Amino acid sequence: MPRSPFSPAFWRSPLRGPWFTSLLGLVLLGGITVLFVTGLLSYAAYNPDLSPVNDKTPGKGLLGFYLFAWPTDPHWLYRLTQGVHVTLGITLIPVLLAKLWSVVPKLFTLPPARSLAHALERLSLLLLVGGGLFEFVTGVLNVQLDYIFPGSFYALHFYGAWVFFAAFVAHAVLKTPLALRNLRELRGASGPAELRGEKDELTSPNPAPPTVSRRGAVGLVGGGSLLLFGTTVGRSFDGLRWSAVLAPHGGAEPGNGPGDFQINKTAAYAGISETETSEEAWRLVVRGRGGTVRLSRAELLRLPLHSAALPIACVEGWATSDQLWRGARLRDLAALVGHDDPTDVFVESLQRHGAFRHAALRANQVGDPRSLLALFVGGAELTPDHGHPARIIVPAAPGVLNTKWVGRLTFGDL
Ligand SMILES: Nc1nc2c(c(=O)[nH]1)N[C@H]1C(S)=C(S)[C@@H](COP(=O)(O)O)O[C@H]1N2
Ligand SMILES: [Mo]
Repeated sequence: MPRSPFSPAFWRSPLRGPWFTSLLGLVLLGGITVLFVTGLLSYAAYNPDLSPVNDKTPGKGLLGFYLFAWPTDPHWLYRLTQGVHVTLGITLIPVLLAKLWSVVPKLFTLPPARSLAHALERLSLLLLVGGGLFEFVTGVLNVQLDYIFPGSFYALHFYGAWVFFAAFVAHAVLKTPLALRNLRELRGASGPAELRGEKDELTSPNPAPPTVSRRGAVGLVGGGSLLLFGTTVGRSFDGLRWSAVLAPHGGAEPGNGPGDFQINKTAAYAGISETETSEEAWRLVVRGRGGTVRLSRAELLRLPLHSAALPIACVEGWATSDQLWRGARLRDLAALVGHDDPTDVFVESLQRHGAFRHAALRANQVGDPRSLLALFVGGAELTPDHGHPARIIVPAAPGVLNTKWVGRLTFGDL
């Protein structure tokens, strides 16, 4: 048996062949397209196009051409799009790995380039494979390790996506017709390409005896995906969180009293002390073109209070079910400082460090009657970990815009 991977005879798995590769390729064609679209949506949702605080991506002018005002309806919109993005990404990992495994002999094709066209094709495959691995690895690390690249993940994953998707589209245009033909023609028969004596680059010239049938291999990949799906998806639903054993923010249910739902960052983690949030110390500063007002919590409680059932949905893909929040409407607070028409707001937390201590919201978010500066959740006062004395909650928005321990609201441009 040849020792060099550069010899086609080195690769002996009888599973490799056009049928297996085509099937995996078509699954990825659909799946990665959904990942790209939901990823761009997340970018639009997190980038209200009004403040460099939220959008750290340089040169967004070119790649942000499609940006639009992220709506506030339906209120579970981001929970859905980002839940799909992250859960699907994790679910596709076995398919991606199997696909790469199925074409690995091609990596060693000699001569490296037969022609200029062949050289270009191989270069585009480098971008495709490298870009794909980069996107999956950065995404998984971010979800698993909680924002491992502070500040830069967003830009890395976003730029990587464009590079990867450009190579992906080129590859799909070239290969999809072939993949569809392979699946149609090779249906049923086992080891069809060899049986028909067809020559292709994927089928081993001297296959080893099979240890698993082709159907078994597809089952293995699908089973792996199903296992990842089943141990991830629960973290987007209170009551199912226990089932998400492999996922961060899954596993144990936080409990079931008022306020017993998922907490990402605790007050201790954020360095928020009880002295600064006490009734005597804390004042909400509200600024606008009409001036500045300072409100104690008791004064806030005398404003008209409203309720809204809204989830928290993190960019990491986990979410809470709807929680019943109660507090002052953002648009009422805007009116207090001279903004009767809804306008943008810049929200600042008491927190002194960390990327998510401030955020900007857009006028359509401020104007929505369900957008609150929440003082209560689940019928009880906010706990310190849920953002006491006050936190922002906005329908359909990413969790990162739901600032906790709010200290200052600045409406309009100041
Ligand atoms: N002050 C402050 N607010 C914050 C954050 C933070 O780090 N600091 N994290 C945000 C992020 S990324 C999310 S997903 C939600 C999570 O809310 P939770 O910690 O109550 O679960 O809070 C948001 N509000
Ligand atoms: Mo988040």
